[in-house]
Amino acid sequence: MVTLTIDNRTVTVPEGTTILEAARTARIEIPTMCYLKEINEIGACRLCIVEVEGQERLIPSCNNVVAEGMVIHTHSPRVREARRVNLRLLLSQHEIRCTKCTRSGNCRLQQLANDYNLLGEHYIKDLRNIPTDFSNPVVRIENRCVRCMRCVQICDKVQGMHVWDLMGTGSHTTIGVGKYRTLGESDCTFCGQCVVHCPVGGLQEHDDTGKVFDALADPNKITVVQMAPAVRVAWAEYYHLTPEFASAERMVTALKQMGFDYVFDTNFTADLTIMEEGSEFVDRFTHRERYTWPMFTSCCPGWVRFLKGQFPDYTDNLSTAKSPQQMFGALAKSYFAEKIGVDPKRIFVVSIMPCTAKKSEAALPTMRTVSDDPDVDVVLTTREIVRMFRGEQINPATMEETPFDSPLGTGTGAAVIFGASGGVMDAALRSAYYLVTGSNPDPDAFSAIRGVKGWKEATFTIPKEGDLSVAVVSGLSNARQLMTDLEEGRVHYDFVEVMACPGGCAGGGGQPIHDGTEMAEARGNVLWNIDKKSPVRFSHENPEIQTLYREYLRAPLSGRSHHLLHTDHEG
Ligand code: HC1
Ligand code: SF4
Repeated sequence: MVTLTIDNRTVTVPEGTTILEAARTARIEIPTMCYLKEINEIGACRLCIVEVEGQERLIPSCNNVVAEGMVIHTHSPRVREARRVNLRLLLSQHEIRCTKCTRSGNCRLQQLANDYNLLGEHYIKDLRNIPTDFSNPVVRIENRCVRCMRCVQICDKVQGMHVWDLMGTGSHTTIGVGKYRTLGESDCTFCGQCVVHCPVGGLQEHDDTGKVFDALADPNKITVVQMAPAVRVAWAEYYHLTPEFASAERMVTALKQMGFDYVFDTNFTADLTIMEEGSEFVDRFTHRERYTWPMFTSCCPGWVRFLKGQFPDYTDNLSTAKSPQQMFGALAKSYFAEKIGVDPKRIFVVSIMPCTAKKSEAALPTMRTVSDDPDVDVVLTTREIVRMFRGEQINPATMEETPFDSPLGTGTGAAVIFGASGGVMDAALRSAYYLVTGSNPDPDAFSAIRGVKGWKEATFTIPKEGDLSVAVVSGLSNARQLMTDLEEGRVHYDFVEVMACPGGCAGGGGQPIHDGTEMAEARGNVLWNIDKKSPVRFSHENPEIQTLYREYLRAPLSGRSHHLLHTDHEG
């Protein structure tokens, strides 16, 4: 252990601890902007500098470790003035358009400029005239980038994709897409992890709120909106409401107030995915020799794009089931349109997703099943819908709850857990067990694969069928390792769930941003609790799903099910 003095307090910490972390153990807060624990500890922003007695230069606290007897001042006049200079230098390269920036009010640079009372003029430097590429779900705005390197490090160390890179030299150093490609040409999966880790407005989702406002105002459009599982546990964070109070049903009220004609639940089609994917798995499992193994889940478009781009020989291992988002779009424009007797062209389907990659999934040419229009017209992230609520002066704290509309509005506990890592596998196993044995397992029988660990594995015994070896992986670095181990024969599984974002959609790239704090675990726990309290915890017991099969699809994997709900993953 090492003992030192920080701001006149004696602190004892293990050897090798950084000054920043040592200060935090004593509840002394040192400002940071580029820092991400164990991911980005490079002292790039120079805002965490501190004064060490006996040393002439101020040093960054995030990448210097403690030494016995050190005496440190974190807020001395010298430190304060140096931070103010460094902030002014950062601002001199930053397009200061706070009133027009999606991160206004949730921007680390704005907050620190306020904290440090930078009232006067800042240094002026001509900003570079680099056009913004708006053609992808993830948008980078050069003149808002503060070169903190967080996006580069997240993409390298957590996602293993190496899309972002340092470009240029000297004062022209900036961040760009490596190998001189555009983002669209690159290997980017559009998972959005760079966006949720950007401290400012340098990276954001493609804003599609205008298209939705236009559709809501168009009297010829019937607006139908679906809400993803993980959105319900994050949407009200902006309002500082607990997830228990800010329920999905309260969000239904807000969406109705905004003018949506029908508010439905992606949980409904998550249950449907289980029926289709579970049946597909049972079919593969009982005719093992016809297929290559393992079978992969297919509901995460970040993962699907990763697999098709990086390990294309394994594309046939993906379940052919479309994601719940896309099943919903296809059914809204067929089954639901027929039910209410309107031309599908009049139905405008909006998805609210915790995800930026869902925007590219909805745009795939293969996702136009019902007409030449996309089955899902617009995908909004959780952040975008909150911006729309704010624009409409909607305050969920004053709202009552409203039930989802029918017939695409009922979901089970097995559906809501799709939003947490392990949830798709858990839900699929509950129904696969039933499909094989004719009786339900304990709904908590598969709990060994829950939680945010990046790679989980378990073996379960299904009576009559034998042992089933499964894995649950989240984060693309883990996915790459999984694929390499599978290729080289180091691991063998029957069924694998992969989600691109660490912890699954709860920590998705479209979720509200809490600078430097990972939220996947806390949000995931709320989803698991909703499941526990649900009156129905098996997808095959969803009464609206049973009606859908009876009235329209006939059976899982039927001809109509195949046409509307499955894809060959081409395109
Ligand atoms: Fe997801 Fe899914 S769980 S992919 O993370 O299968 O986005 O929440 O909607 O489609 O249901 C996302 C979440 C979501 C789909 C479902
Ligand atoms: Fe999107 Fe969820 Fe996949 Fe992340 S894990 S890319 S949020 S679907």
